[in-house]
Amino acid sequence: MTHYDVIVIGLGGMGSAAAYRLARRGQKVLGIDQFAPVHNLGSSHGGSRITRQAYLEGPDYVPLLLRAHEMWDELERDSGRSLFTRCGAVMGGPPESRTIAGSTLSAEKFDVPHEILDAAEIRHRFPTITPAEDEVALWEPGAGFVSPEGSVAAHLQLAARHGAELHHEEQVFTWTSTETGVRVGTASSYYTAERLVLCPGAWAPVLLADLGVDFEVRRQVQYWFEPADVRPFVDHPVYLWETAEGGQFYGFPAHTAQGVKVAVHLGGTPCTADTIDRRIHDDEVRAVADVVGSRIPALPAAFRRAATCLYTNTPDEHFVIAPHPKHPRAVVACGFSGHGFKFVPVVGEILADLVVDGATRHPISLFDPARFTP
Ligand code: PYC
Repeated sequence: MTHYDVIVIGLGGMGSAAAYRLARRGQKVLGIDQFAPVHNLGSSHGGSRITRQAYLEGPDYVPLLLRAHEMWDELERDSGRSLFTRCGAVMGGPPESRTIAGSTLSAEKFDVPHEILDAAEIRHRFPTITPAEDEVALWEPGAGFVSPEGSVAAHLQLAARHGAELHHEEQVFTWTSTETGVRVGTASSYYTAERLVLCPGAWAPVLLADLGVDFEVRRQVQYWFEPADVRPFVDHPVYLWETAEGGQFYGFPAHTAQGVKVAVHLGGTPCTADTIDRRIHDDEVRAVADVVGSRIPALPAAFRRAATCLYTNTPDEHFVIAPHPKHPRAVVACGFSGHGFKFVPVVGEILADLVVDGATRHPISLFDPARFTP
């Protein structure tokens, strides 16, 4: 039986990046995923994910985002794929909202290029958007969106090119870690390695039950609408809008011919990864059309399609990236709480650092699962 340096469980956004970074550093890598490559059953699909550096979730994330944007460019060069569209981002809401206060704090602390726009200036620059009179926006010209499917495909392609062995459609049922190594059991075999990387996405409650984190998996829906006139939405920024009424929605330019994508960030329905309701319901389509239409009235003219997606939330919505506290040979990356995809390349780099060097220069103390241990 082949013995590996490292086994990576889960080859979605994070796991595919880890497999590549580890293989590139000379590790003998086995990557395992229960589904076919680039599937739509987890959290790495839907054609687009926002990336931004004026990070409303907290300034601690910004150094990672500065590195991530460099790495998205590098990944485009190395894979020959177009992955990052820099169309700018408009983050809008009441001046005292978390969206405005948080993104302004991060932008100022790290000199992220940005402007604060009042309602008249928002209307002038972005005629599709009709803010409430007392709303403002932070405009970040270097932000945009990345391709989740393109990212997974690029990382898998590069991992294989660097010698990683990648097993798809093979479900992991069990893993164990001892003082001398790790053992992973799948539907078809057992594998051994020196170290283990777990990127289980929404399967974290199953594969990381002893991590000490109370994950909540939620069903979220991505929607595509068609405005009567699509032209104003083609050369358009991404946006993330927090309303005084409590909604927070986001959306993208019309970058494909299949409609314009929008979604609501918060809420969602608790579920498990294996029992999620994949049907789309008329009332949820009406609800998202209402909230998006409140600020972008021309967009939700005709509903085209929708796709379910999974968030894996931690109690504080900060990530978990660390050595497993109970299994020193295992490293985990999970609980991305609906805002992780933009970090994919740098998370791959961090995981490779933790496996190969036992430490990373990147600031990850915020992501220590020990914060949930009383
Ligand atoms: O991370 O920018 C983001 C985001 C917006 C909505 C969901 N995630």
